[in-house]
Amino acid sequence: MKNRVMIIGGVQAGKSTLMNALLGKDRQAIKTQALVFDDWIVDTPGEYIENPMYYRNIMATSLEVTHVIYLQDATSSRSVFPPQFSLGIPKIQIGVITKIDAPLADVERATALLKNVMTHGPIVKTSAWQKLGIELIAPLIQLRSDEEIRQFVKDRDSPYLIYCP
Ligand SMILES: Nc1nc2c(ncn2[C@@H]2O[C@H](COP(=O)(O)OP(=O)(O)O)[C@@H](O)[C@H]2O)c(=O)[nH]1
Ligand SMILES: [Mg+2]
Repeated sequence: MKNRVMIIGGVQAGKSTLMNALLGKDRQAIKTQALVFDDWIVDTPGEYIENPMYYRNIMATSLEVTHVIYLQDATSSRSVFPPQFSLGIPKIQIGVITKIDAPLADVERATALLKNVMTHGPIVKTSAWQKLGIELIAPLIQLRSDEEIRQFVKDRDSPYLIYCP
């Protein structure tokens, strides 16, 4: 299977904007009503994670990907994921925090929320608007083992990238 990532996160968390930034597309993110497959990314509607009725769709879609991005909005005080949600999806985990540029962003809080969702893995702190941290994501999707990812995080030594725990 070609390396491909599914992005999951709440409604309005910045999933589609992130996808466009990663693909270098200028288009404005429109409300995602269904799965959007584009090149190496699968964008999902926020409803998929906000309503447990749709978890089966997440599970089914995960079969098409090698990696999953667990996305947390830095301006939100809550997580849309159940604790340890990543345990149920046997794919490579990547945490992404969005909107770190926002005046109300709390990156520490977002990091703590993601640590409750992911068992382990990298967390990337990003702003699609200011193009911060974005360039770290595509190379991570090329890596297939935790060891390589851990080494990548170490080598980059970036303020926008950490490895948990
Ligand atoms: N401040 C800030 N706002 C963002 C950023 N990325 C997205 N947004 C805004 O967050 C809202 C939701 O974005 P969208 O990508 O549609 O979220 P989705 O529902 O998760 O796909 C929109 O108003 C975006 O303009 C960012 O990097 N910084
Ligand atoms: Mg969307």
